[in-house]
Amino acid sequence: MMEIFGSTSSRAIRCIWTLEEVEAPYEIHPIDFAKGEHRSPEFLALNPAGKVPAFRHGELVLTESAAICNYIAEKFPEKGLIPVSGSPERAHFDQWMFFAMSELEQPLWSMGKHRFALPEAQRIPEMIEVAKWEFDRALEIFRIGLGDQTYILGENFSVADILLGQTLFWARTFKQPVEHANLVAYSKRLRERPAFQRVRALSKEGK
Ligand SMILES: N[C@@H](CCC(=O)N[C@@H](CS)C(=O)NCC(=O)O)C(=O)O
Repeated sequence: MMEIFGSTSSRAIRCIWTLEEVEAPYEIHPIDFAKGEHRSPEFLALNPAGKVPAFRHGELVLTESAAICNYIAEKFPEKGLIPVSGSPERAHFDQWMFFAMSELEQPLWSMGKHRFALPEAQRIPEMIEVAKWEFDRALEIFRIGLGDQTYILGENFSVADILLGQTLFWARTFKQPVEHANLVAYSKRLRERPAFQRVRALSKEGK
């Protein structure tokens, strides 16, 4: 059984969404930051960084949301969530996965860090405006890359859409405007997926 540590209110949602897309049996272990569960000895044994998501499958323990999503997708090749290694599609897939993590997410997370996540003494309010500017630039590259395609790789939905899409949803919770018509339509398309609807239901249950 695959086990995911972290809830839908964190980056663990990417892995939970991937698990719902492949329709695998899995178990969620929510980690309550307010209770300090991410700092418990049991959790630190899984992820010494004290961050979620963490993932366990038998003897394998993984951290980093993108790596976990890829592992799950590779286990279910028939679901087509990750292109075959060595193909041009895989090269584009990797490009967008790295873009999601290093270009699109990074400024959003900078906003979060300088608003509430860093210890107060480490926060630099000016960084928020810099991060907004960086996010808008990344969004523009995303807009061009998506163009009028259904998904980032064309007609086939992949884990790259989970990472990119979830980061767009995150922008909305940070009240960061996403107004490009193709990105708005893409977000709507992703939200309507049955697997994502199931994730929303879990979220309403507090998982
Ligand atoms: N790059 C990591 C980031 C993980 C991360 O920062 N997770 C946040 C929650 S979404 C966390 O656990 N923060 C707790 C902390 O930093 O102490 C990933 O994508 O998995």
